[in-house]
Amino acid sequence: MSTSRTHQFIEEAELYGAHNYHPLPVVLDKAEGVWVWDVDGKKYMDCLSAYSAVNQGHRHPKIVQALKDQADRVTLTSRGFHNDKMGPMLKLLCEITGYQKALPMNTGAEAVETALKTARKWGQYVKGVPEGKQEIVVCAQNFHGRTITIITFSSDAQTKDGFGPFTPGFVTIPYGDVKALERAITPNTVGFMVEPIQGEAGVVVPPEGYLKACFDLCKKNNVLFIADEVQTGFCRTGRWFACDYEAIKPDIMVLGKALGGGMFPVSAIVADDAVMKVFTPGDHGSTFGGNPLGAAVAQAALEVLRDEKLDKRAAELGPYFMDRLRALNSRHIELVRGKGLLVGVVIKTASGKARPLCEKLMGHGILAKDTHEQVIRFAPALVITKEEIDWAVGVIGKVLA
Ligand code: IF1
Repeated sequence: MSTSRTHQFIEEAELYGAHNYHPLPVVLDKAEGVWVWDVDGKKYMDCLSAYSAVNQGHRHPKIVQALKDQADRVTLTSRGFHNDKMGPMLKLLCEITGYQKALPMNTGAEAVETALKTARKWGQYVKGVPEGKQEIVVCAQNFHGRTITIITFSSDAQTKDGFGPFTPGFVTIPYGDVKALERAITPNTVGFMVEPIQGEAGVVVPPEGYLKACFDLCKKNNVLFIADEVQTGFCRTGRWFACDYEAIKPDIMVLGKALGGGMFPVSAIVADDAVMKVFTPGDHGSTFGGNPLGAAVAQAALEVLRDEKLDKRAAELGPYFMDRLRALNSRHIELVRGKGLLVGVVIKTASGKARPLCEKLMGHGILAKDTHEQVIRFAPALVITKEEIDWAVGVIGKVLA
């Protein structure tokens, strides 16, 4: 920590970078698996995993190889031409998710925007909602990204402050409240978008049966059920997708983060033909979406998740991790919640905020990030071992003693 080298890098970033972040004061220059190293060679366990974008572990050799091989052939063609990598990747993505079609983009926010556009167009042309009257229902405390339309329906004042005017057509209801959804649906409702677990809100797990009940309500009212699995997807919660726990198949799934194996931004929406057919050439797209470099990386990223059965690992190690954290019986811990290896430790208000504890954890070799003041999120790469979890629990126990 705080060596002159570290300081130099931080000062440079502060001097030349816009101040839209407040990172922990650590400068990383190397990573492997669940571990990262700072510029002075100090080793840390990465319990953020780039907000679940590195579920496969840092620099997974298979994904690195795919990236290198593809970099030596062709990296970008634009969608003005075909490439030989996008089709196979989308096929695998459709096989894994069980959908007929996928639409590739780059970032999570772009995929969310794509889902919103899909729902609006489907609403107008399939459901028959009058043009410009489409309504989409979302949940309070959501996090879906940073575009102007997406922050329109954020509940966080800072996220929106100064960025208006906003986009009409969104209705916010409390998370976890099926009755509120029932009341919010009108003949003009085209979609309901929800995170199966609210990550940024502090790893908030909804009541059991909530997603299924909302899904059934959407079916009854001809409303598209849109699951934002950007953070919960790709094995993080102990299933391939968090919606699998309630055996529902959303009309649209929004995917990102780990689809790029922690190496390249790759996002997508998946849906069946009945929904995806609303797109015709020229409707939507992006310069980089479906690029061969990203597609090759995503192909390998998916294969690693599948071949290493990382859903099973998260399902087994997540509850183990949470049990051990609870068994610490720390007087600072209000509760431990989560699913699979998406874990939130809620710190008692009497013990102060989560941020200083994250700084203390950093001093002891664990990198974790606070969210919503009182919650520390622990989401290590899914390749973590039981022994590594034991080590982490030992350190967390020491810091929270
Ligand atoms: C930041 C949180 C995580 C997401 C869901 C879409 C997106 C995200 C469910 C947009 C992105 C990020 C972005 C990152 C912080 C982060 C985050 F703390 F805000 F909540 F992961 F936990 N849907 N989440 O979680 O994806 O456009 O960023 O690729 O600093 O904004 P993106």
